[in-house]
Amino acid sequence: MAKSKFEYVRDFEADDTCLAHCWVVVRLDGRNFHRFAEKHNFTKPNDSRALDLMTRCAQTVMTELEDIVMAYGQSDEYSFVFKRKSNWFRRRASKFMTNAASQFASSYVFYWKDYFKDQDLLYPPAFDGRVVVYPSNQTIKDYLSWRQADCHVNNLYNTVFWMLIQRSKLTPAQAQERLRGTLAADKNEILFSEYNINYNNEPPMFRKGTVLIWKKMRKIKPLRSEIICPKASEKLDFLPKCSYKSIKEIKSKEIKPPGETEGKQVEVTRIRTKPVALHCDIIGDTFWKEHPEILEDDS
Ligand code: DGT
Ligand code: MG
Ligand code: MG
Ligand code: MG
Repeated sequence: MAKSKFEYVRDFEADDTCLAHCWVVVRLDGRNFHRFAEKHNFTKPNDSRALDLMTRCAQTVMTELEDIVMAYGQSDEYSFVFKRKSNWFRRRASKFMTNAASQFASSYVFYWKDYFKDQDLLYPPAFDGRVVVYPSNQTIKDYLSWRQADCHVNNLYNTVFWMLIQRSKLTPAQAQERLRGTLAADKNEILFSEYNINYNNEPPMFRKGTVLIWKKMRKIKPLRSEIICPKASEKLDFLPKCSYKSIKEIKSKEIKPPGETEGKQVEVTRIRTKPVALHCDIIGDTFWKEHPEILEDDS
C-alpha cells in the first residue's frame, strides 16, 4: 500500500530506546501522597494497609508486564527491574514506564477495597514514573541499596518523630527541633530510653521495605514436579524466557485429536511462578548470594 504524504510526521517521534544490555529500572512514585495519606487517614508513620496495597499493585505489574525480574517498594514508591536483555517494545523507555504506571494506578483503584475496608477511596490517585538504565550488576545493586537506605533513614526518623508527637505530645515543630542534628544512634537511643522501643524489633516491612522476586506457585498440585535450576550455559527450550529458579510442573490433560471421538491423556508442562514478597536486607551480599539467578546474564 502506498504511503500517505503524511507519513513523514513519524520522523518527529523521539527515539527513547534504552541502551542495550543494561538493566532498565522504572520507578513509580505516588503523586502528592502527603495529601493523599492525610485525606485517607493513613496510620502514621506507616500504614500496613497502604503498603500491602502497593505490593498487591506491584505484583500485578510484574505478572501482567513482560520481563520484570524483581521489584522493590517502600513508602509511596516501587521500582521495577527489567531483565538486561529484554526486548519488550524494542526497549522503548516510554512503553516500559507508561505500561507500569497505568497498570499500577488502575490496580490501586481496583484492589483498594480489599485493603481499606472502612475507608472509601475519595479521589483518583496518580503515580509518576521515570526510567533509569544501569550498566552493570554493581550499579543496579547500588541503585536498590540506595532505595533501601532511603527507606531506613526515613523510617527511623519518622518512627521517633511520631513517638515524640503521639506519646510525648510535642508539636511537629518541637519534634523537628528535638531531632535536628541527631545521628542514627541518637534516634535509636531516644526510642529505647524514652519509649522502650528497640528499633530493630519494629516490623521488617517498615524498616526494610518490600522486595518482590519470582518464586514457584504453591497453589497448583502437580502430578509430578521437579526442581530445575538452569544455569546461564544450559539452554532449556521449555523455559523460554525465565531462568530464575522455578518449578516445572507436569500436568495431565485430555485432548481430542481431530476426527476422533476418544480423548487421550497427554502430559503438559507448565511453569508457574508468582512474585513473592520479602522484607529482607538487599544492601549486603547475603541476599544476592542466596538468589544468584536474579542478576544472571540471561535472567
Ligand atoms: P510527590 O511525590 O512529589 O508528588 O509528593 P509526595 O507528597 O508523594 O512526596 P513523597 O513521595 O516524597 O513522600 C511520600 C509521602 O507519602 C509522605 O509525605 C508520606 C506519605 N506516606 C507514604 N506512606 C505512608 C504511610 O504509610 N503512612 C502515612 N501516614 N503517610 C505515608
Ligand atoms: Mg515524587
Ligand atoms: Mg510521592
Ligand atoms: Mg515517595
